[in-house]
Parts: sequence; C-alpha cells; structure tokens
Amino acid sequence: MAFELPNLPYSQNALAAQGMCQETLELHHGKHHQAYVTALNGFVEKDPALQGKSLDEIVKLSHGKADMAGVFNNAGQHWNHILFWQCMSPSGGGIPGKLEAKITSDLGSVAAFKDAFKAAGVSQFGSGWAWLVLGSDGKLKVTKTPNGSNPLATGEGKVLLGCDVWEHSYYLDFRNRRPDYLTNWLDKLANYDFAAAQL
Ligand code: MN3
Repeated sequence: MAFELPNLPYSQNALAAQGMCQETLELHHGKHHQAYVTALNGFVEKDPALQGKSLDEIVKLSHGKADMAGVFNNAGQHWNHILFWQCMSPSGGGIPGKLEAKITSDLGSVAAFKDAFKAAGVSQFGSGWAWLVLGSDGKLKVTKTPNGSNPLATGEGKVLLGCDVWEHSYYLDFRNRRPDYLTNWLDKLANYDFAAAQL
C-alpha cells in the first residue's frame, strides 16, 4: 500500500496567532511534505525490496547507504514531518509537570533545555532538524541531524520533540531569522503534552 500524506491535526490557520501562518502550513504540508510522500512511493514502486516494508523499516534499512540516498532522504523526511505536525499545537508552549521535572533532572532547567535546543537548531549548517530525545540510558538529550536524517536512523533514542529548521519551515514568518523562529517555536508552538506522552 502506498504511503499517504497524513492530515494536519489542526486547521491550516490554527497556528497563525502563534507565529506560523496559513501560507507556511499550506506550502509546508501540502507541497513539501506531499512531495516527499510522492517521491518515496516512486522509489517503492520501482524496488521490490522496499515493498511491504513499514516506514520505520525503510528509514533504517536505507540509512547510510550511498546507493539509497534518495530513498532515505524522502523516507526520513516523511517520518520527520509526520512527527513535526504532532509536535506543534494551537495551545502549545506549556510544559506539563512530569516533563518539566524530567527536563530539570536531566538537562538542568527548562531554560537550559531551551538554550541547548536553540543552539542545536541554529548550529545545524544548512537544512536539518533539532531534537529532544530520550536516550537508551534513560536520560533526555538534545541533538540535531542534517537534511532528512533523524534519531530513528542514527539510533540516538526515542524522539519527544522534533523541530524542522529547513528554511521552508520559517522563511515566510521569520525570513532569515532562524534563532527567532526557534525561540518562538519553543515558547508558543511546541506541543509539550505530546512530548510528555512519549516518556
Ligand atoms: Mn519541512
């Protein structure tokens, strides 16, 4: 069965008051994410070895293989964006107590977490993603990946939050100001209830 673009968990204008306008979501979800799904389905159609595999399986089996870079980029980006839509909410920004306690215990404080996440996103040269993950040692950590990669592929842990730092994610709302996009994302858009539910 072909992979499909999931519906957004909110309307396309639901995040406008929090700094992500309707046009950004129309293009990002309807054009960019759709393009990754279409390209991935094209690869699966041509390669029997990919047919019947789950998205997670395709991400993992194509990671690090030069001759499967196109498959990995599109499968990774499909996986990343399915998660990204869930990592934002029209009522975002508020951190539930259980997650705040875990962040404070593992990363020092909420402020230290936000500083580390922003630093990861800002220092990702070119396109990529910033992540909050639960590592195999049971501790939270902040990490980043280039382009379409993700912690599922790299084995860095279970994702609680992922933020897209490709320019298409913020250019209409913040122009070139990626640090401002990340500050706003962490303070107003991030769905910490979703993050807490992954613990
Ligand atoms: Mn994107």
